[in-house]
Amino acid sequence: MNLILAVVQRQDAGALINALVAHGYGVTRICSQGGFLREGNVTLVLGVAAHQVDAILETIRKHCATRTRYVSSLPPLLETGEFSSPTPIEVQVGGATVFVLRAQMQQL
Ligand code: 2BA
Repeated sequence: MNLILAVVQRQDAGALINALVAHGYGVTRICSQGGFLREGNVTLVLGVAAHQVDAILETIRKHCATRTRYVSSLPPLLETGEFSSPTPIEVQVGGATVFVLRAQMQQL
């Protein structure tokens, strides 16, 4: 059994969940927030058999786009001085950040 944790952008989550459910996978959606941009994103939790992992990664790849975001200032903890950066900073986000872990699943 494997546990997949996939951090995806909110814009991609609905279609991705639809595709995963249509393929018969159990999926849990958790509303989360990125530590750097402090924007809402979505973390999907899936418990799947080892032989299903590659197909799921492919489905995630297909539905998650890379996007460019511009941040006008760095998050407070990363600011070195007293003023914000004057020019927007370009940040690439996504497609998806995926963790695959060995796991045991028990339904009690
Ligand atoms: P955020 O933490 O809000 O990060 C959004 C994007 O900002 C990241 O995209 C990356 O391009 C950039 N970024 C993050 N930390 C940075 C830093 N210290 N300096 C410069 N740029 C930085 P992604 O890498 O695609 O990550 C998208 C989201 O996935 C992240 O949102 C976070 O929620 C999650 N994530 C990424 N790597 C992770 C990790 N190693 N562990 C846990 N969650 C992670």
